[in-house]
Amino acid sequence: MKKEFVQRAYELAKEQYATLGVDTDDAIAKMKDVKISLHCWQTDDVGGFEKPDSTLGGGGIQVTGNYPGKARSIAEMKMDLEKVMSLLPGKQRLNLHAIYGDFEGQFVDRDQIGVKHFQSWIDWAKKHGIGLDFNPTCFSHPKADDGFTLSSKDETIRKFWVEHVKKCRVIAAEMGKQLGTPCVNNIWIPDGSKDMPVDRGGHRAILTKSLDEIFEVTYPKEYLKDAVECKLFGIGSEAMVVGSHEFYMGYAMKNNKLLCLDNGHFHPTEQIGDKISSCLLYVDELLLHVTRGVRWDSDHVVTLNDEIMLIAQEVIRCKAMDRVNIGLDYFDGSLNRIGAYVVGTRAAQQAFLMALLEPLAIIKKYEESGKSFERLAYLEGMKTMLFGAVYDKYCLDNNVPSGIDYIAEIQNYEETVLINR
Ligand code: RNT
Ligand code: ZN
Repeated sequence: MKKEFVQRAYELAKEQYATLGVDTDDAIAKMKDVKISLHCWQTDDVGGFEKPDSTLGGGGIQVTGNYPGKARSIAEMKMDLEKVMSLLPGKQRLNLHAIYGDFEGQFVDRDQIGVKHFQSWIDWAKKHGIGLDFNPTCFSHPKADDGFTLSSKDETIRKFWVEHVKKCRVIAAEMGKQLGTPCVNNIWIPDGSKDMPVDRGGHRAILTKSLDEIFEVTYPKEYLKDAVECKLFGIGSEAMVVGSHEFYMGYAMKNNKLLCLDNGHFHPTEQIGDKISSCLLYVDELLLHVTRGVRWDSDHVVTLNDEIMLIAQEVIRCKAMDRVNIGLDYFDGSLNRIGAYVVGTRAAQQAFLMALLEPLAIIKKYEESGKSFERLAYLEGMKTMLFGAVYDKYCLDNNVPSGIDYIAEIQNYEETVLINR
């Protein structure tokens, strides 16, 4: 798209929003606070680098699709991430899983991992001026095969996973320390049961005990922020997930941990956008896993849909940008993975920019005076404003392709790089 065209369209958009008292320049400037953590696992279908050809195994999550070009090494993954970041306006963060360490061809079991396996990632992040986030990997491992990890009744298994998560916190805190920006370490475990268990309470009590042990060591919060992620059900854990919403909401509130809300982890009619203002009254910070649920699956590429828009609106309306950490969480192997990354991240950014462009004061006034039609008309009207021109200007200001011009760049990357893998 020609620069002049983006510029001209933006001038019109700016004028249009100004009639509602909305300052588009200001909204674009505020986008610097919207730092989205890129989930490294979209580049390789949650495989990791523990051994050659590692693939996702178990854990109630699944990747489908066999599109060529999956990243097979840290070098390839870094290259992919650099490509992705070159097509996104603003600064991002990178979200790593414990299986993505630099193990140098050695087998390193999960309870043995340490900072040295992630130092090259820290150096890479430093070079790019970005922060890192982290996740213990409590799946794709023989000790997770029976479906229980931190809530296992087998003490050897439970202790193994407690040790893994403790090691992850050491690594995450070091990442935060070296990079000068706190690392969010998010605990998600697959534990659950396919059919009706009779001792839900037993497993949940064990999970509490494990978490208490894990959090015994404290770290400065400038280095590390601990998050816990709930789920309603997974593949093979349909009847019960130990770490349910109530479980983690209670735990996070009691112990002031970050509560992670993944919008693919609830009943399809539940909106996590509606939960944000409540949770923020009781925990200091939230972590969002932004995704797109489709029927029973929670991990499709994010698009700019109502659900994502409500999430962003609620964060902005609550003036909570500094208390909400945003991560993406989807994995689709059926299309160009770099493309999936860029489409999804841009959609999430767009939701936030759109929310920043809302004439909140006007709409609130209508709401407070019982004028529901006017409120609805405004909310609908905002959807067809010249929003695209504002996002394009944000891209232009950041020297990345506007509109859908990134398609050609990704096609080129596919033809020159991905196809040779
Ligand atoms: C799984 C959770 C979790 C994972 C990642 C890979 O249902 O959403 O966040 O997707 O850890
Ligand atoms: Zn998630």
